[in-house]
Amino acid sequence: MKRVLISVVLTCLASSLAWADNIYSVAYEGGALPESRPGWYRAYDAGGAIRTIETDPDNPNNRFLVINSLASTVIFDYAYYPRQMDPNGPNERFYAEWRVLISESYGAPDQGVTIESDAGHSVGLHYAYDYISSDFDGWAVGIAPGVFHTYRLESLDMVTYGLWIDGQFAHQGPFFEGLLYSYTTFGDDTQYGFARSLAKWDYYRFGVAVVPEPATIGVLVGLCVCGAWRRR
Ligand SMILES: [Ca+2]
Ligand SMILES: [Ca+2]
Repeated sequence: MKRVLISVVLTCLASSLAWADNIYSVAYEGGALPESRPGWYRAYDAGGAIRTIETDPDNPNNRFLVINSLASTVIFDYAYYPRQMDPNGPNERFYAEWRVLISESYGAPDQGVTIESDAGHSVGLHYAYDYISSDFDGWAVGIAPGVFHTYRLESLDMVTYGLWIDGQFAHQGPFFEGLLYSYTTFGDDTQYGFARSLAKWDYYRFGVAVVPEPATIGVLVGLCVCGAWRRR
């Protein structure tokens, strides 16, 4: 009976978690140049980087966007996506997740991501060869160089955010006063600072998802347990 009860509770929980839904979601997966995908634009200078689409040697169905700006410190070349960004209700959460390999980077952190909220709050995270740093609060942490890492940023309010690296919580940081544009970017958006780099972007995804609060999950578990006992 105990096993049946656990099974019923797990089934209920699974169905409740299935409520987690996307208010919106955007996913760039590296299969073509970003600006060939709906909603994406390109910004570049000094002729732009050398950009190529490369097949994942470990998965023939997967592609990377390679951004090579090694030729000049004047180059920037990034993809941007303007839209309304923020979560807008209870249990809504903004997320951005990406997987990138920094193959080479010299000078100032060159490639990275930026997020500009609807209210003009801003996060910028940028990569040197062996560390990631935040543009505004002085935070930086080392990363194992020369290999892919996955990153996930989440925010309930676009005032503070959490950052996970390879599934491990890495940083809680603030959004800063930015420009009154809502958009997100990824790629090489740094000019000068002796910055040159070569990066492979596997994907860049972002959106707003509805996630049940822990309290809601607790109530659901309670209801499931009661229901299961009644069924005995
Ligand atoms: Ca650059
Ligand atoms: Ca990919």
